[in-house]
Amino acid sequence: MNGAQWVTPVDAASVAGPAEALFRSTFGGAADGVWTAPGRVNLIGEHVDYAGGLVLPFALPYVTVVAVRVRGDGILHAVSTHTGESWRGPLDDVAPGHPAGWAAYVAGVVWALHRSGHLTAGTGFDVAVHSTVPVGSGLSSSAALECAFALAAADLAGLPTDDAGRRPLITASIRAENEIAGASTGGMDQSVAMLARPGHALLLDCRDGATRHVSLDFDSADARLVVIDTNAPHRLVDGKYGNRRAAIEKACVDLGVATLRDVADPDAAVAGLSSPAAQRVRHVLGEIRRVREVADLLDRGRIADIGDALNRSHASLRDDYEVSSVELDSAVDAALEAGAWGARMTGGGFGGSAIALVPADRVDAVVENVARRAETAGLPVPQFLHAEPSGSAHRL
Ligand code: GAF
Repeated sequence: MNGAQWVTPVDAASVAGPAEALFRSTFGGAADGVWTAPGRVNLIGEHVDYAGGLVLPFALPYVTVVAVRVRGDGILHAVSTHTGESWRGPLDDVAPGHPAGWAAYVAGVVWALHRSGHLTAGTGFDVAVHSTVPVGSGLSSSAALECAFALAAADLAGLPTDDAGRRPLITASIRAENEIAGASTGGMDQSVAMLARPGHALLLDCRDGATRHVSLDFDSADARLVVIDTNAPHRLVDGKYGNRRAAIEKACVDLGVATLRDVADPDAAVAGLSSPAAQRVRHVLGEIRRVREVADLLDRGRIADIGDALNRSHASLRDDYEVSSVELDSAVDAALEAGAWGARMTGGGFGGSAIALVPADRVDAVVENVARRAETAGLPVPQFLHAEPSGSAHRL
């Protein structure tokens, strides 16, 4: 494959190994169990989850794995193969901003589950983490960690973990991210990590939490969905993401609606706002329409026809919402030039990943063109991932 860098998913039989090995070498003895949750891409419906919109993400075959053992002294001791760093401290001390970094995603889940009454105070955990979701690539490695650990904590506490039982775990994972890690994200990522089904995208209504599994059979159209990780780091805690969310909340106040889903006349709403609020709202309202359009095409088995909506989504995110980047635009343009049916940035943006819907026989040409364009422009070397719609968090 002429030098293009593919990240191959780890098969289910060996994915637990590194977390189990780290657990034994750190804590001695075996974990009580091993749990996993997937990263995700969003097919369409970007920056609308916190606006009460519709989103259509699916789970990737790249996962975060946690090996966990309960301890009775209220201490959390968490280690990760990714950084080699560990965090150890009393769970009673967990508060907004503490701990900082990746440990917030684990400690924050316990904090939230204590507050919601799902875990009894004094419960502690030893946790070893390993992830095959690239970190900082906009593929939701943080939600995968929260959800893998939330499921572990629930299982070990004897709580139900069917779809209904997962709802409070989703809420706890979102609270961990919003309140302890300080990223004001919207909840799409945790929902798909907990509720995804193989072969399907999750149509999630973020206003009322309703879900529908939409069949996503790329083979039926001889298509592939290629994830392009631009290797330009994407961060959700540096203010730009929160700035967009705040702009939407302010626009709701100005328009007198609870969420942008409640806007009765989209054209009048946009016309009544000044710049840049008008462009931000135009993106959200248009994007929600595009999600309906794509879900409808998928329901009718017309996967190859969704490309145009993906392209319009990217243009709107680039021009109206202004969350794309040089690297993402380069990847999208190069994919289309080489024969993709559609391409767009996916996730929060400002770096991170794009997706391209590609006829199977054009995959090599697309990845080569994307890599070549990045090299010519002096951008970071991208890597490529396989986007097979996969399953949700589970015990291994
Ligand atoms: C990030 C956030 F975590 C999600 O909640 C969502 O807002 C997404 O960006 C943009 O659609 O992944």
